Amino acid sequence: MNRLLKAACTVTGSVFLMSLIVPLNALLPMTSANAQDAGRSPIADIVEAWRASPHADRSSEAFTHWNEDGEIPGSCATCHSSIGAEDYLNGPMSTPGVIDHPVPLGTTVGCVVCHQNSAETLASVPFPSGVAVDSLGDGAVCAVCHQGRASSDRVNTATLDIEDDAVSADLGFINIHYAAAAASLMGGEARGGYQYEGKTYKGKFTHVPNLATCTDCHNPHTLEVAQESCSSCHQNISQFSDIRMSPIDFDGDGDTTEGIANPIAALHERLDVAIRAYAAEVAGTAIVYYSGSFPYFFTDSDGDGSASGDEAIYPNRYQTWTPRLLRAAYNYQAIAKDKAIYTHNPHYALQLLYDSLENLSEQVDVDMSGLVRP
Ligand code: HEC
Ligand code: HEC
Ligand code: HEC
Ligand code: HEC
Ligand code: HEC
Ligand SMILES: [Ca+2]
Ligand SMILES: [Ca+2]
Ligand SMILES: [Ca+2]
Repeated sequence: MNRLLKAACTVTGSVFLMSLIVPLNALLPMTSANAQDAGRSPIADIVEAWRASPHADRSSEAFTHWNEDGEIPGSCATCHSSIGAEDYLNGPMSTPGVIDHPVPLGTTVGCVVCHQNSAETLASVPFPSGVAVDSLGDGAVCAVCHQGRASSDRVNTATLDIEDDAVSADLGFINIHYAAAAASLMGGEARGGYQYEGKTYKGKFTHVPNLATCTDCHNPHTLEVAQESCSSCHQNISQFSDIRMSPIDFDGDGDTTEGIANPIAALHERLDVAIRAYAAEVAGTAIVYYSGSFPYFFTDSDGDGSASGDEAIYPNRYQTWTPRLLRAAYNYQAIAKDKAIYTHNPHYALQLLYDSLENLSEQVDVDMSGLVRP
């Protein structure tokens, strides 16, 4: 840690622990050697960048969800508060993402989360599969929270000893959770997606040496990715999702120049169709997905293929799960909830989608025409 940062953290760390009682900016000029001559210190710029970022958005659902409960439970606090993250990082990390006590409301992802010693020296991060990953560099702390909450292993445990196509009341939807970018990035190594038996999966998306970890691509404070850092190699892109290197036509439409995000979206759409066909024809109850409502898969009572307001409610959650349906639905959600999986690990995403489609095609008509597995 550089000297500047050390000074900043001594101050900001304690401020954040006291839940921002003192406005941070008032303290900052004192912490920076060149504050007087530059007018603005580098740290003031960092604070401003962080403040405008989602990590500091106090009004976000991610930090206010528990307001009515009065505290954040230990199963959520690691990733949804500075205090919980600190306790986790300084504890045994024996259950991935979980601490054994609730924490107070009111913090976000503050400076202290990433700049305490246990975060800066964090070498190995346990994932929900139980696998510990040690190749994340400066991005290790990011992976603590962006690792999701489930894995292949949990789906396998839940479906153990149940026939692939048997409806079981013991099954419920298993949710990877939001923005599990680190699980995507690590691919088959972390087993964040549902990996079918007998298949091999792409591991970490190693990309190029200087752009291989979270903070190589993301500014750790704004959280943004600068498109200029891509355009030297990926020319003529107007958005990240235009990036294309793979020469194979994965979605079989004859176009190999479309951004790699395009075939991922195309297979994802086909998976939605296949899941609905299987649910109706094999599980015996129509299903519908709605991304904005927990637990995401509902009974499509009127069978029209879309989720109306009175369908997308918890009491109407889908309850006719078979192991085969659960595996495919798990992967559907894993792709849906990492909006940038096309850059975090595009080929892993395509493999998960392809295998889910192929597996459903053992029972119902699935359009596999032209599809190529990476
Ligand atoms: C391993 C880390 C982790 C754990 C544990 C965790 N979450 Fe999250 N959660 C996240 C991340 C990361 C996001 C932010 C996604 C994004 O970028 O918007 C999120 C987002 C959310 C959101 C906001 C979704 C939205 O609509 O914007 C809710 C609500 C939420 N989590 C609830 C929970 C609950 C309830 C628990 C405990 C039962 C929990 N989370 C545990 C990592 C976690
Ligand atoms: C989500 C994690 C995270 C949060 C939150 C965070 N930082 Fe950082 N910060 C980093 C990482 C990663 C680096 C890069 C470390 C490196 O390159 O050695 C960094 C670098 C820095 C640096 C050194 C900058 C440089 O150019 O050398 C300073 C100073 C700093 N952070 C201050 C802060 C302050 C103040 C806050 C709160 C307002 C904050 N950080 C919040 C992760 C974070
Ligand atoms: C303590 C948990 C935690 C850590 C550590 C953490 N994040 Fe986050 N991150 C979150 C939560 C929670 C959100 C959602 C915030 C919101 O909704 O405002 C989020 C949001 C984001 C977003 C915006 C996502 C969106 O939907 O637009 C990005 C990008 C991001 N984080 C990247 C990173 C990177 C890169 C690091 C490491 C430098 C990191 N995060 C470290 C919990 C964390
Ligand atoms: C090769 C560069 C690259 C790497 C490495 C990378 N990201 Fe990203 N990430 C991106 C791009 C590009 C976007 C899309 C940004 C946009 O649309 O503005 C993105 C989007 C995100 C988002 C928001 C989308 C979502 O909902 O998932 C989060 C959160 C995120 N990244 C976290 C991470 C974390 C954590 C890591 C490390 C485990 C990581 N990223 C590694 C390039 C990268
Ligand atoms: C130094 C050159 C270079 C830079 C800079 C670069 N990339 Fe790449 N990128 C590559 C190469 C080479 C591949 C092919 C890697 C492979 O297939 O393993 C690739 C592949 C990709 C892919 C997968 C494309 C496909 O069709 O499979 C994505 C997405 C991507 N890069 C995103 C980014 C983003 C986002 C940035 C900027 C943050 C970036 N790249 C910067 C060289 C670069
Ligand atoms: Ca194509
Ligand atoms: Ca296409
Ligand atoms: Ca309907």
